[in-house]
Amino acid sequence: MTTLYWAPQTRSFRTLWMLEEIGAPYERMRIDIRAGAQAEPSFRAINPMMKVPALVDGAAMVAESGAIVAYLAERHPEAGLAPALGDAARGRYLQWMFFSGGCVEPAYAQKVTGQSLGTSTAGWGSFDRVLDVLDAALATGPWLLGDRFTAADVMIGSDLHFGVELFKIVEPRPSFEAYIARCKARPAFQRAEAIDAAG
Ligand SMILES: N[C@@H](CCC(=O)N[C@@H](CS)C(=O)NCC(=O)O)C(=O)O
Repeated sequence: MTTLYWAPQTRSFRTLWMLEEIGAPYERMRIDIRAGAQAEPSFRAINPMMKVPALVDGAAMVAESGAIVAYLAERHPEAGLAPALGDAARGRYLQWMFFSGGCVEPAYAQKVTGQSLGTSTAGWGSFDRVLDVLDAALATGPWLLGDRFTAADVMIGSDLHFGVELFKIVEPRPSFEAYIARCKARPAFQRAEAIDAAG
């Protein structure tokens, strides 16, 4: 059995979206993070960081939303959400998978906190550079790897949905708005949104 430990209106969303893209059975276990349930020993055994999301899949335990999305793409090759090992497309695929946690998230944090950091020191360069790079990558589309929707779009699509629409950290740009609209048009995104809204 596959169990997603999650909470609504959190980074759990991208893992819900990914699970809905795959379409295999899973169950959800809601962790009431507002009541401190993430600190209970039973959950800490799954994610010692005391954060959602986390996934238990048989004997496998995975925390970190990006790792969960990557794990699920590989666990379900039949869903076709990751280029196969040895496929040259895997280069850019992995780049965007890691770009989310390594560049987009810290760039958002820098913007929100107003911290100044040199572009050589910051692994993400700067907030503006991260957005310019995404803008260029999304100029052609429809997806990051061209015609093929992959788990990397779940990562970057959820980042942009979060940054542009939900938290307004990012100024809208035509490429971002068109990409977010394409993501939101996906039935799996809509199912995940409905689950998230229902709590
Ligand atoms: N790097 C983690 C971040 C997870 C995270 O920060 N989760 C938040 C919700 S978005 C959380 O569980 N907060 C509860 C807490 O920190 O007590 C990931 O991508 O999964």
